[in-house]
Amino acid sequence: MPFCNTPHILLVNPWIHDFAAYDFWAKPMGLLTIASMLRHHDIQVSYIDCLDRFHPRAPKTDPGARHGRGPYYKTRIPKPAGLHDVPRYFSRYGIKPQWLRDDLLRHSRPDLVLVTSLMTYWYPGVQETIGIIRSMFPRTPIVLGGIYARLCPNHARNSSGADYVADGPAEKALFSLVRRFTGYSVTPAFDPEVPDEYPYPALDLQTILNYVPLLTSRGCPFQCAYCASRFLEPKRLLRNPEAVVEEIKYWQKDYGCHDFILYDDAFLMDADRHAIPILEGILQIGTQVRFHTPNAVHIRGIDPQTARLMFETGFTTLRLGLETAEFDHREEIDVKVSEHEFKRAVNCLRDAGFKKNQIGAYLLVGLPGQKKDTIKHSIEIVKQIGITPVAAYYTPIPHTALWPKAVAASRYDLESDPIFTNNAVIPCQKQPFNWEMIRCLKELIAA
Ligand code: B12
Repeated sequence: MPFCNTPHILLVNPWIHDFAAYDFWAKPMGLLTIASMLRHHDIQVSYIDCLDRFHPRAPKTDPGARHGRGPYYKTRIPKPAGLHDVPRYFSRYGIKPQWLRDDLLRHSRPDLVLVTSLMTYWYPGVQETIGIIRSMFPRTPIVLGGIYARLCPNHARNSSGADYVADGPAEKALFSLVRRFTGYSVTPAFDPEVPDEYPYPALDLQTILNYVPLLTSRGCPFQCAYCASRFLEPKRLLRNPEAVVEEIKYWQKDYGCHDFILYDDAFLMDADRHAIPILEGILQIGTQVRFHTPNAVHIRGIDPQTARLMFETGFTTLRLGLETAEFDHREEIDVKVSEHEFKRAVNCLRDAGFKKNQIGAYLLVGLPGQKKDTIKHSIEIVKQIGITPVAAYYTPIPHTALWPKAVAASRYDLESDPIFTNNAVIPCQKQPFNWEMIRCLKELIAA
């Protein structure tokens, strides 16, 4: 029956079940953008974040942690079947189940629940979240979307407990889903192909607004063998630089936010028409901000001009996507950078004023067939060049070129269950997990 009043839609960011998790500037940007799109069409939304570090019932955190990164509240839970051999504790990261139940009870029964998902191997957290929502609102349809739903749609259909799994981006599908599950019909007020027309993510729905995730472009011109970016975002879309500067002004002026986290896959690509005008626009408005790039910037995009602009506009935590310093044999994983380009980029950053501890180079650890010595060698090269190596443990991802090799190299049956792709268990080696290699790399990095 069609709705007389607008429907009530509940949006939920689910728990993480993992051996380790930390809020490294992680916000459910897609879900909060969906919330904003719904609100812009006068649909009533409510929001529950199972990862909320500032939940009113959570133990008080150090006030400094309120402004940026920090640990999630956690509860020890049993390890998933199949991973009992891993000598690490397993936890539910986020609020307590009883707090979720109480928060759900505070809401009137929603007409539709939308749940997001991120890492494929976090699906048990999604299952548990959906199970509790279902037990509280048995007659409300639940739709699951997000990265796990898109990378493993069949697994999600069979095991998430959702009534429907959306395996694509929300922009095109959202209002037909709303119509299908609530009967409520609207004409979208934005073009899905034009990101500048989307409303800003509804960050105000969070308990506190401590930092702002920013997406200035979609997609990536590279197609690295370990990365699913091209599968998830086949089309590269650039926002208008002026619109990005406007958004930064908005969060700063209306919400007093100073920390901006770049979620772009390739912020510095096409810099002449994208990053440079954005950074110049920020300098022109003379605003004080801090930028962080936990998702890494491309080394080839760094030259004297971009380095200077990044320094002057307040880039604070800079991560470079180096992946390996084995420059001669890297075609199998990517063709992103040569040794000369890497050295030149680091020199540009140092000349611009960046300090050693501000610049980290991600190095992939745990690739199929990767030898410990090659990782050690990469760490040494990064240190010699005078910046900080940062280990990024490899997670095998379906739909990537490296997936078949990962399947062959693993001691687990990766195809049978995404749980085995967790990077914390170093899945792509035949010998069982042990702490020795991790300890050894940590010592080498710290030395
Ligand atoms: C930004 C980002 C991060 C951020 C955090 C993001 C976050 N939300 O927490 C940072 C930099 C911290 C990060 C870290 C990591 N990341 Co990351 N990250 C990304 C990135 C580049 C973009 C994600 C994003 O926010 N996109 C923008 C928003 C708008 O998109 P979205 O949330 O997906 O939502 C859209 C759709 O999915 C959909 N949707 C979402 N929810 C819902 C719900 C419903 C109901 C519906 C209908 C639709 C829908 O609609 C939205 C709009 O289109 C992706 C790659 C990519 N291009 O997607 C990798 C990606 C998700 N990361 C990945 C990895 C591997 C990691 C790391 C493990 C890297 C490492 N080795 O250290 C870490 C682990 C993080 C942790 N906490 O432990 C992998 C995922 C692998 C996997 N197995 O699932 C990806 C796919 C990149 C890759 N290598 O291929 N990451």
